[in-house]
Amino acid sequence: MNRYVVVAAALSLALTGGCGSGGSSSSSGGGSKKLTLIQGIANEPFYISMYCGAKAEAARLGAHLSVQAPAQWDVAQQTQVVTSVAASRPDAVLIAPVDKDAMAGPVRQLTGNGSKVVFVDTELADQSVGLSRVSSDNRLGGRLAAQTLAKQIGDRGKVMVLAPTRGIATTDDRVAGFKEEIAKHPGIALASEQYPGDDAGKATELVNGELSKNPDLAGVFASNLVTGEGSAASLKQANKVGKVKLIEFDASPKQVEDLRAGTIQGLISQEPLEIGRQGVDQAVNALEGKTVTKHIQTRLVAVTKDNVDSPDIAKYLYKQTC
Ligand code: T6T
Repeated sequence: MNRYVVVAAALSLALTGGCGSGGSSSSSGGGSKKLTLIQGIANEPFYISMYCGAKAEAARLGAHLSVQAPAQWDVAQQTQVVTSVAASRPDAVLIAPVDKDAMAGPVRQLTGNGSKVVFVDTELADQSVGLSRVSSDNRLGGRLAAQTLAKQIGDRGKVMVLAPTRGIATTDDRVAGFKEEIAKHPGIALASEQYPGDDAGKATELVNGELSKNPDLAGVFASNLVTGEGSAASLKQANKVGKVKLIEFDASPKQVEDLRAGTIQGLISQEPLEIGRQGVDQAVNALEGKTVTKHIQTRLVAVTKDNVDSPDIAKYLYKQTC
């Protein structure tokens, strides 16, 4: 299978740093700028890689970066983190809200306290909040996943799609893009759309259930790292490795291991380090009154067994540590 590199142009709606975030600037005077990254979940290779990129860029720019995250992908837990960060009044916050609606109130605490807000990866449905968003083109990524899966299953058969929960800006778009593309393939039927939460064990149970209901299931698209790891576990348990084709979003070390082993046939990988780097740049631009780019889309690549060791793929493989 050829390597696809999807290069998304950066959408440019430039704003000066002072507008769009609400509240007055809280940038400290002489001292280095204080930035905080709030991840969607702790100890997860996508967000670890994002932190690595943000950390290196903050050091290059002489800014101080701290990182906070909820232990689970959970609105109440992330709200607690946001409330605590808001109280510390950082100059700017990079955040991946775990729900595009439920996290609007907590994020407004940040802007209300004068912090500049930049969205990294996910975003809020309310586009009036925040100065910038840096993320993959997730709808395009969903379509790429569908094209990749269709090739793998010979353009016919039943497929299923999994995402953690409804309401996550990124995986909602991936599922939508996947379904749009699958609808163009008359030989392929979408047998089910499942939401196990960001919980690999529950994803395994749901794929097990689907395999019982549809023993002729041809393929699975797991729209993020955690649902992907759960899906791979199910195929191993059911002795369906290679028989049921599996396409996943992300490229954690575990996912790459499963790709090499043939459990997974394709990974739609993102550029989390670049997302972190660009998020810091936009936050610092805002604090310095420079032009801020409202939407920045980073790249996606389809990683397969054929190209996983190619030098130009290395930057798309996620880290467990910086
Ligand atoms: O796929 C990434 C991220 O882009 C998405 O918003 C949530 O899930 C991940 O963090 C991977 O677990």
